Amino acid sequence: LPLEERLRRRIIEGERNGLEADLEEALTERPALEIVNETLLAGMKTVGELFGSGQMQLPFVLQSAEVMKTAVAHLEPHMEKTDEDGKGTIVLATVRGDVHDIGKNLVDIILSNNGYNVVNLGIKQPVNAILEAAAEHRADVIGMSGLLVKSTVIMKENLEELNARGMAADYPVILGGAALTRAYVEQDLHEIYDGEVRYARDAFEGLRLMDALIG
Ligand code: B1M
Repeated sequence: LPLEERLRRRIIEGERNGLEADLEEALTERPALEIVNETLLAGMKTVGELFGSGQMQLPFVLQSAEVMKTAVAHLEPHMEKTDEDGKGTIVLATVRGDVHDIGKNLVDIILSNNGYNVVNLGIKQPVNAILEAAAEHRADVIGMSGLLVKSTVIMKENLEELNARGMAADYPVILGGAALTRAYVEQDLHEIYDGEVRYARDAFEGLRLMDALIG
């Protein structure tokens, strides 16, 4: 199989053996981020489709996620970094009840590599923990990730909590994750939130938004 197809299949099949060697070979041909975006994410997309249509069981999805994480960790040192530093702070979390963190962690990598200070709280974060961390770290922005449909509701509740505490004006919010739509965030949530709320389709849009909001 051609290298790219081999890598994609490693993600789909959750096959770790030989992963590093393939990644090293890919690095001689393409930049690390391109490998993530064009090859590895395509593999995860297929995993989602297979799982969604009942052709793949959850333990195998987990294995694919582990291979994905290993691959990203291997590629991370090869990613471009700017010399800029201290451009601002974002508190980043996967919302309450949601364990999906591959996308959030990619956002962390992209923002960190581009001069932002990222306080990554992890998964299943209740709103209290997010707001406390934002205050403690004097965050410029709050970033919330979630992939489940129910997470989109929780994000709305979290924004309402920021409103209720009078914190909305202080914290622009960036939301991302596969279950969201631009319209839901930029129309529905925009209407209820007393501060700025923006949608990031991917990690790069997250970076552009950070630059626009506080750059
Ligand atoms: Co889950 N899962 N999962 N899963 N899983 C989805 C999300 C699902 C769509 C699969 C499907 O049915 N086709 C479905 C959700 C359905 C729904 O809600 N309507 C689903 C389900 C149902 C579940 C469980 C409920 C299954 C079960 O237990 N029966 C369970 C939920 C557990 C829970 O959260 N409480 C579950 C569990 C898991 C695993 C643990 C096995 C594993 C996660 C491992 C991990 O993350 N550590 C997993 C995986 C891997 C997936 C799929 C297959 C892949 C997700 C992924 O990592 N994609 C997923 C299918 C899909 O998304 N279509 C699926 C790659 C990642 C890079 O993309 O996170 O979207 P993503 O991030 C993107 C953008 O969205 C954006 O940038 C990234 C790219 O640059 N982005 C941001 C994300 N966050 C951002 C934040 C930002 C900015 C941009 O700023 C703040």
